Amino acid sequence: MNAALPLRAIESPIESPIDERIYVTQPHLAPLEEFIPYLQQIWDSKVLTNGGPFHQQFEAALCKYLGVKHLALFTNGTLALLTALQALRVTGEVITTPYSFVATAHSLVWNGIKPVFVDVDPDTLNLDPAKIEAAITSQTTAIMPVHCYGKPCDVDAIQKIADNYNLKVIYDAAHAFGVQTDTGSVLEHGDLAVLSFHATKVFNTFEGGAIICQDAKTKQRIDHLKNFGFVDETTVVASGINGKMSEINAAFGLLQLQHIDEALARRAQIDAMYRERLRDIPGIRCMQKAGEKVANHSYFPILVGPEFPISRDALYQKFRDHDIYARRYFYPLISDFPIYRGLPSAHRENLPIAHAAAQQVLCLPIFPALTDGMLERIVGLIADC
Ligand code: T4K
Repeated sequence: MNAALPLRAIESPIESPIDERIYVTQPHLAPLEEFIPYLQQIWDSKVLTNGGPFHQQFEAALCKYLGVKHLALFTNGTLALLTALQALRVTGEVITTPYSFVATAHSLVWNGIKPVFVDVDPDTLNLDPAKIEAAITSQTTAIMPVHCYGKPCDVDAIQKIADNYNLKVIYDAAHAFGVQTDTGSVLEHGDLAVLSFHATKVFNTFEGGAIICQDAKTKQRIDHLKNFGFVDETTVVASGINGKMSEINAAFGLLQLQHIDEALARRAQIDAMYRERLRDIPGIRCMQKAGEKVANHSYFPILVGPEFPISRDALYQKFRDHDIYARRYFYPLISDFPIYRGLPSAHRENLPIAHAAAQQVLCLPIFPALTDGMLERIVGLIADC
């Protein structure tokens, strides 16, 4: 009998010596021995899930760390997005960006909502507020922008439009863990913001996610929705789902929080080194700050322009030939996948900036364990074109 295959193969380090291959990211993991006492507690208590003590502690610790008032943990970011839309009873059409991971638009479709794609700003690659109004129809009920690469959206302009047209705003903040603007956490903007704690994210709990909301009543509705709609043993108030984070993930998250600052500090160093080393290479553009007072350096996207001797795809291939797995996030655009291509808003002419970016962006490896030597190997290949 065939062994079960993984859902999607990742390039396994087992195929070649681990120190030769450099992936776009590598999870930052707290030392294993520090996790054992947490496991012991779970084994002793036999509480594995359903809002146990680690779940509660982790929610409180995250609120404190992130500087937000209310947060509900989830199994992953996608379930959190699905539930966020349910929590606000969003229907009809939602304006969103084509320049993101597919989960953003999928969460709309899974809720029977029609995504309406609007182009992005050329500097931030986030939803361009100047183009939102033209896409609003009588069916529009919400805007779902993405703080892409952890760069804050123009939250004030988006909120102004939402207020004028009585629309909800749900930020897909999967990349924005710990990001702050002048007014505090970027996660406090909009009606809801959704985080991902996936293995590939700045802060990971293996899999995980969260919804940040503004008041206790909304938090309660989200908590009901993520637990099948149960209020108590015999009362179900909504057709909820199972989105609960398990005790093992929550315990791990609590431990991970103790190590996040060192991880973020190393990311900041790597970001600065890349900028310094790439500064004078014609045709390579690094993205600039976009209103973040505290950045998380979750990705290091470069734009490979026409002045560069080889194309973005040729550079991507060159990296692969040298065992460096940079990624073309986000190519193809969501609007170019066959399931979305038929939507009127998915037409190329509607999304010229997003299309140009999808052809030019390459995300270079960035993770706390990336050494200076690895970085030299990466920039050396670029400089050598
Ligand atoms: N919204 C946005 C804007 C998002 O970016 C995402 C997720 C979501 C929503 C949904 O959140 P979640 O439901 O995932 O919580 C990855 C991630 O799977 C995905 O979570 C993420 N966005 C997306 C941007 O990237 P892939 O297909 O690139 O993953 P993969 O498996 O190719 O991993 C990339 C590299 O990371 C590998 O080459 C090696 C390294 N890696 C990966 C995994 C999974 C490890 O070292 N260990 C690991 O366990 O999608």
